[in-house]
Amino acid sequence: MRKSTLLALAALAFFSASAAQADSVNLVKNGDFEQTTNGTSKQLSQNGDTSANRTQLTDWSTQGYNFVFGPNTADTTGSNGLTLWGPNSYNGRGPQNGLTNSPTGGNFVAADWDYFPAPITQQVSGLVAGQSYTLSFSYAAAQQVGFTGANPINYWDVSLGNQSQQTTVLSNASQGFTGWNQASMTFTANSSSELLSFMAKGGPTGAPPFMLLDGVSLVSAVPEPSTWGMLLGGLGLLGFMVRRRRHNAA
Ligand SMILES: [Ca+2]
Repeated sequence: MRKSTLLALAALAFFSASAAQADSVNLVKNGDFEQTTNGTSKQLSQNGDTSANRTQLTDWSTQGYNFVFGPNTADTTGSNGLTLWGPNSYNGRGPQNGLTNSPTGGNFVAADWDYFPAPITQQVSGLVAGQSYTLSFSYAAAQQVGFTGANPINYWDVSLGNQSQQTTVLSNASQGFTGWNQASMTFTANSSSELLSFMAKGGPTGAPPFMLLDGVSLVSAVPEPSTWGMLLGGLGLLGFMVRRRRHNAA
């Protein structure tokens, strides 16, 4: 067998493993917030309130002054009458602050860290104790229309079970929008089922802020057992061919 063929096989084994890892299952359900009941862009259920004027975010629980915005609605029709500063606020007379839909599109969540703040949570199952997981999501900071004042500190306090991590702190100008950022955190599971929690934090108070969130994904940080199988299978095939090549050469 030619060396080039062996190299091609090695590359195939490597990329098969990489592809399988990239395809790892997202253990967070409805991480893009596209599945809702009782309306798509209303205020989220507060304190378990399931009354007619509250939207339920499928697979998530919300308690605070939290909202879900449909695409292109944050600075237009808003959510339950609440809107964010953006180019379309006040019929196109809003600040040119660059407010956009999230990188993954569709609905996104907005949480106020100043007014009745409370987390957005989901019980995640299918974890393996002791295994590392990569949590990734898109986030930004914005401000409620009708209010002014800079918010120099805005971040998400994120926890999985009893472990907590914080995103990079975003500083938002009065009537501003920070642009979307990408977070990547590594957590180690302690049991097969743990609570994933996003709590908006910031300061100082008095300038109504919102933390935005979308595209939440939690995947295994190490290759799945099946991936190792593919990788080892590929290496075994290589070894067999190398041996056969030597045998033929002899
Ligand atoms: Ca989305």
